[in-house]
This record gives sequence, structure tokens and C-alpha cells, in this order.
Amino acid sequence: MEPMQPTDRRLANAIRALAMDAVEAANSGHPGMPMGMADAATALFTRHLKFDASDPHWPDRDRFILSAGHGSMLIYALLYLTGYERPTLEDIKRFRQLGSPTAGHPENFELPGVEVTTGPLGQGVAMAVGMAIAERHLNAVYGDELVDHRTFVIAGDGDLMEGVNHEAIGLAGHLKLGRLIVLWDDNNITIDGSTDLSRNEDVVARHRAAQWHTCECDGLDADDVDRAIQEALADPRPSLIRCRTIIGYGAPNKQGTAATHGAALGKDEVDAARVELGWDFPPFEIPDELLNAWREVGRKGAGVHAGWKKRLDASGRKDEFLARLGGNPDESWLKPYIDGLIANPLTVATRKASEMALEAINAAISSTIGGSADLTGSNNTKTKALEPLTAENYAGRYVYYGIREFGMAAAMNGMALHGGVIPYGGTFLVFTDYARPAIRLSALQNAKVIYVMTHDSIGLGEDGPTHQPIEHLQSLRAMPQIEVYRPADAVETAECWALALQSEGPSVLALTRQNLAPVRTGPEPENLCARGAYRLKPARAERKVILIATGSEVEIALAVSERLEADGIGTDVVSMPCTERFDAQAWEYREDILPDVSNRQILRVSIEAGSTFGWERYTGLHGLRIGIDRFGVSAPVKDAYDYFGLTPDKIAARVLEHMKQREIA
Ligand SMILES: Cc1ncc(C[n+]2csc(CCOP(=O)(O)OP(=O)(O)O)c2C)c(N)n1
Ligand SMILES: [Mg+2]
Repeated sequence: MEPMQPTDRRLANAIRALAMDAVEAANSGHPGMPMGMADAATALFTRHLKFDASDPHWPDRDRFILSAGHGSMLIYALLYLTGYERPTLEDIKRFRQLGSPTAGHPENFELPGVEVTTGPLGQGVAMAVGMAIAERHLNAVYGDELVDHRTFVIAGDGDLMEGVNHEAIGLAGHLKLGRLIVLWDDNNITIDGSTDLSRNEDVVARHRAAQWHTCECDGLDADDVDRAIQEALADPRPSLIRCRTIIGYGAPNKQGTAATHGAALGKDEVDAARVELGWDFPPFEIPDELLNAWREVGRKGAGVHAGWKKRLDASGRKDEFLARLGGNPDESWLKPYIDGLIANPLTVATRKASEMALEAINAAISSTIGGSADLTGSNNTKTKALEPLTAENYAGRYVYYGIREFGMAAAMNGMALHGGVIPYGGTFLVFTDYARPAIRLSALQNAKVIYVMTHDSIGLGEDGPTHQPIEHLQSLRAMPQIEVYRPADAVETAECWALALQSEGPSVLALTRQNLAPVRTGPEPENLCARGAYRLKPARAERKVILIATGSEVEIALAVSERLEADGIGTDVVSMPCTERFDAQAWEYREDILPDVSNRQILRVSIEAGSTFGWERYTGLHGLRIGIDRFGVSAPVKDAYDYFGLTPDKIAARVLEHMKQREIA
């Protein structure tokens, strides 16, 4: 047989074959997208993408993001063909099976080379914006010698239809992120059928309106895609390349239809596609000539990588650069800062306490990048020395995200996963709802993002129920792999900030608008918030009651305990800034703080100005849960607290009544 010349089309057909074979074997998955974009991906990977398959973590690699995550076989095929350690061919044969890294959608925690987890449409593009921000920022700090890469995205119709796309491209256009290039798989098909069913907007014009550069190409012709990419590279604006494609290209009877989107093609159609594509090889077999050519592509970046390493060695900044990418920020700011607070206790809102902690943090840790979704003065996220990060000054460390909560959160995920920066950003706690899909991806992806969520209860007062969070704390706590902190005063706020900075994953800081009296007034040998909950005040009389409170209600719990102690009822006050951390403690510690005895012996009472849903976990079914199980009210803070019975007198009366009813001695 004649040797097979590795033409672009044949290289692309290797992707097509792997995609249809893997989906066929799993009888599950999405062959259409990889088959339609195989030529464009080939042009990108063989001619433009800067990477070294032997080191997926090379910091100056270009970032490639498959925003259309359902087309996961596209990236799995590319990683395999170019010679990444994983996925192996065996992994591809086990596409979508338990324990295989070739999960249904690409997951950053499964495979190096998968930069971000995609699948929730729209978020890949939005995370890419964050990656491009991080790149420009680090370039401004370290120069072209060390940081000089691009962010390429493949996005589908769905990615560009989702609302978050509007936020993401607005931010990217404004920040002139010219190193961001999105290849749009313009195949006119989504799950329901033709895009004509649901869209008649001019997608290209929308990007132009957002100050993007746009161009078009035949997405099935690698040379034409190459030409378009070159045009995009030359333009200083972020670029949208409209790649006209055919979904499922190569499957002769099904291509161009939604039938190829999300189901195996079936044996007959796969056989027919092999004929159509001239692909005369058994399933999962890539002829040596093509595999070798692809492997060569995977090695092409090795020289550039080696040159980069030399520059890093010669830079005089190697240790600093690598330490910064490694994470683990300096903690030296914490102790002197807390010593100062103990020496000089302050009655401040925890949002203000957060700003004060941030003054110390931002001075000590140069990798933080702050921001807010247009609530800078309310979230107290901008410290004095931080300059805005703008198109004219990427060295700045404060991003004005605009009123784009979802876009901000997704961008922060991209920044965190890019590495070298620790993003934190603020809005009102109630608007975590607007950011929630990205917060969920922070958690799933283990992205170190710190959410500074202020105005954390009815304590925000007059703005009323639209702005007063109720179910938010508990719903965020219900989310796996994210820590929710609700500190009670300035000292706890600093401790929680330290924990969030130490954490490998995301954190939410829920902070008050209203002032809080200090509850932590003495020095402690350790970070008390680290255990999630601790005994702030032990009972003086024989212990009959344990009050468990968070944030602004800790101060109230202390006052309740004084009233109960005055009646001879010994009362512990437990501050619980982070339920997740408490749950992770050893049994002995949890038993010490919240002994597992009948509520008739010791009554456990939770106090939090939010939903009581779930507090049974700590009070037991027969404990008492004090909170708010309806929407809030527009009123001054004092009146709102009184209206909902969250005052020391009203709570003490409820505790006494409960004890009487339950015949607690
Ligand atoms: C936020 C979100 N909503 C819905 C889905 C389910 N979904 C997966 S792919 C898809 C259609 C996407 O169409 P397009 O981007 O054009 O992909 P193509 O069919 O062209 O591969 C939908 C609705 C999803 N993954 N994410
Ligand atoms: Mg489509």
C-alpha cells in the first residue's frame, strides 16, 4: 500500500474517526461537533497553538478552551494524537466510562491539557476572558520574555447564545484583550434543529458592537482557517472567527442535521462515513504516518519551551515567578494585623473589616487581583494602593467588571485556573444568584476564587426584600467543594480571609453592611475560625443551652446568653463562621462543641438572619432554630431585626418558652 501523506484533511479525519468510534463504543456522546470542527482544530493545533505535549503545565503555553464542551472528543482526540501522556488510546476506548479521564465533558481536574471544565454553555468563552486578563496582567509584571501567550477558544452556537456571552464579550472588548481568539463553529444547528428556530440576531455584528474584530472562513478548509487566524492575530482587538461548518461532516446521510449532535451515528452510518472520508482503518486505529505527523506537532513547541526555560533561568526572577504560580501566598500579614485589632478593638461592618484586612493582604501578596461588579464602594473591595487594571494599564490589580456578576465570576475562574493570580471579586450576597453557575464551576473545578459578598442579610436594611438574602447562605453551603465564611467581627474577618487565601479551592465571604461590635477581644494562639466553629463564651452556670450563631448574630447571641445566665441558665455561645470546616473536624472536637445529648438536657439553638432550612443539622430536630423563613422587609436595620424577632430580648424569651414547653429543667 502507498504510504499515506499526512495532509491536513487526513490529520483532521483522524479526529473525526476517533470521535465517531469513541461515541459509538460508549453509545453516548456528541460526534457532530468534533467532526464539523476537525479541520479548523487541525489548522489551529498544527499551525498556531504554542504548546509542548510533554509539559502540559508550561506556564507560557497558549491556552486552548473547548467552550462547546459537549464536543469533548475533539479535545481528547487532539491530546491523544499530539502525544500528551493522557488520554491514552485505552482511555479513549473507555470514553464516558466510570473512572476514565475521558469524561462526558472535559474536566480540568481529570486531564492536564484540559484548561477548564466546560459543558455549561457560554462559560468557556467567559473563562477564556479571565485567562486573557491574567495573561496580560502577568505580561505587564514579567514582560514578554516570560509571559507571551494567547487564548484560543472553540465555541458553538450555544456558547454565543447564552446570556453570559454578552457580559464576557463586553468585558473583553472593553479591556482590548487582543490575544483572545474565538473560533465560532457556525453550523446553523443546535439540539432542537436549525438555529432558525430560535435565532435571527447578527452574531458577528453583536461582536463588532462590543469592539471585537471579526472575520470569516470556510471552517472545513484548514488553509482558509489558517488565513483567518492570521488575520485575527494581526488585529489588536479580541477576535471572533466565524467558521462556516457542517455538523457531523463526513457522515453522508446525517451530516448537517441535529441527528449528529448528541447521539452515536450507528454502525451503518459510521461505515458509510469511513467510505465518504476515505478512512480505510478499523475502529481506534490511526495509521503510523498520521500518528507520527500528529506526534511531531506535539513536539514542535519543545524548542520554544526550552528557549523560555533559558530566559526564565536568566531572568533573576525565577524563584519568585515559580512561587507565584505555585500559589501558597505569604501569611506574614495576619498576626501583626490581628494584634493591632486586639490592641485597638473596632466596631465596624465586616465589609469594612474585610477592606482593612485587604489593605494588609494586598500589600503582602502581589498576586491578588480585586474587583467588583459595580459595587466597589459597597463591597469595599478596592484598597488604596490598587490601581485599576485597564487596557492602558494591565499591571493594575483592580478590575471594574461592570454590572456583570456572572461574567465576573466566570472570568475569575479563568484567572484562577490560568495561575499566577488570586482573583477576588464582590457583589451583594443576594446576587450570588446571578453568578451562581460560575460559582458552581469554581467549586467543581477547584478554582481558587474568593467571593466577597456583602450585604449578607436583612441587616442591609432599607433596600428591602429584593436585596436581602434569605436562602443564599444555606444554598451556598449546600454546594460541594466551596467554603462559605460568615465572620462575626473584624478579627474573624481577618481569620476567614487567611483561610480563604490558604485554601486550594473557592471561598465565599458573607459580610455585613451594618456595624458589629467586636466579639473577639483577646489574643489567641491559633486561627479559631480554622475549625469552622468554636466556643466563644462558655457557660458560667450549669450548661443548659448552647447558642450557635454566625456573623452578625454572634453579637446578639452573646447578649441572649447574658439574659439567660441572669436567670441561672448556663449558656455556651458557639460562633460558627464556616459550617463546612466544622463538619470536617474530628468527632471529638465536634462532640466537645456540640455534645450529642438530648435537647432536654442541653438545648441547642441556632441563630442566623436567614433561612432556618438545614440548621437541624446542628440543633437536632428538637432544638430551636431562629432565623427568617420568608422574604425580608424594607426598613431600617434595627426595625427589621426587631420585626423578625432577632433581638436579645425576643430570642431569650423564645428560648425560655421552648424550655418550658419541652420541660427542660
Ligand atoms: C447552559 C447549558 N444549557 C443547555 C445545555 C445542553 N446543551 C448541550 S449542547 C446544546 C446545544 C448546543 O448547540 P451548539 O452550540 O450549536 O452545538 P452543536 O449542536 O452545533 O454541536 C445544549 C442545549 C448545556 N450544555 N449548557
Ligand atoms: Mg451549532
